[in-house]
Amino acid sequence: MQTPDALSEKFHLGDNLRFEQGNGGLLKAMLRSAGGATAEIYAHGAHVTSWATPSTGELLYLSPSAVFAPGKSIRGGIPLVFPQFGPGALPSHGFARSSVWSFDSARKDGANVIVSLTLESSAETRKLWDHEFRATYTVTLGASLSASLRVENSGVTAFSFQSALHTYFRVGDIGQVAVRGLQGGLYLDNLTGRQVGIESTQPLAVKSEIDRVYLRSPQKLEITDEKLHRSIRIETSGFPDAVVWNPWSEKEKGFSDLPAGGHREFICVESALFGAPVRLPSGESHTSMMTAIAVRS
Ligand code: TA6
Repeated sequence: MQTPDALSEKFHLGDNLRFEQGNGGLLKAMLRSAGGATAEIYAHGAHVTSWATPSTGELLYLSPSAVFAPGKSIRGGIPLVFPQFGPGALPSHGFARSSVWSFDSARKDGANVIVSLTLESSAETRKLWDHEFRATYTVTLGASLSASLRVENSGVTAFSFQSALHTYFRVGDIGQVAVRGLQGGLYLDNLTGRQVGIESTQPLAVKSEIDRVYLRSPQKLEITDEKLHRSIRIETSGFPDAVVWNPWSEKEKGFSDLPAGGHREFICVESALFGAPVRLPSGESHTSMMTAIAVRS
């Protein structure tokens, strides 16, 4: 069991990386880059719960009603979805986001702070998903925030998986937000039983519940936030699909870990590997990465 003191001693990066017991007594890392950007990552789910820069402030939405407890997923931040996206044979969005990861490495590289966490298959994961794997999640904080997920098949039989970074981007008001880069994209609409649609609007504005999986979406998207006068540019590799989700006011009521009106304060623009699950032979690995950069507009 990793402890804040042992980790601070092991990685000794001073104020650039500290550890403490956070919400629910769960272990968390606090990163600070040379440029003053900050981020927080919980061992629970390798969950990034905060990312802020001096010029923009907090960029992730974390529900004030979020539950920080073993076996639960944290509402907000960047839930790490693996090995399944959405409902299916496993618990929805897989078990990675409710598993305890290990802080594995940490270093400074110029102005960046880079922290990696690992999750390895165990008797517990094999009960749900009978494959041997090693997942490494690397978060790089500097002028931008990067998160990369490397999945290695450490077993002798091939397996297939899906994954996603289910990011809750904080917004001033969902009614004053636009998403650029999806125009012309083919999407599956989860509100109509995954009927196929073509995105006809540019930019995409969200005026009601939305739950769309854009297949083979462009790898560069931008969220503009009129109220907070900022934009967030998202670039991905190895996440061929994108998901846009907001529960709106009615569906929000079904989430005990979302406050009334919480939907106004976030938009999920998710980097996903959904439509074409990766088939990984024994000994092979696959890496997906998302980089987000925030600018004042
Ligand atoms: O990514 C969109 C979605 O799959 C929605 O359908 C909704 O279920 C959302 O994720 C939240 O899922 P969660 O399991 O985190 O409550």
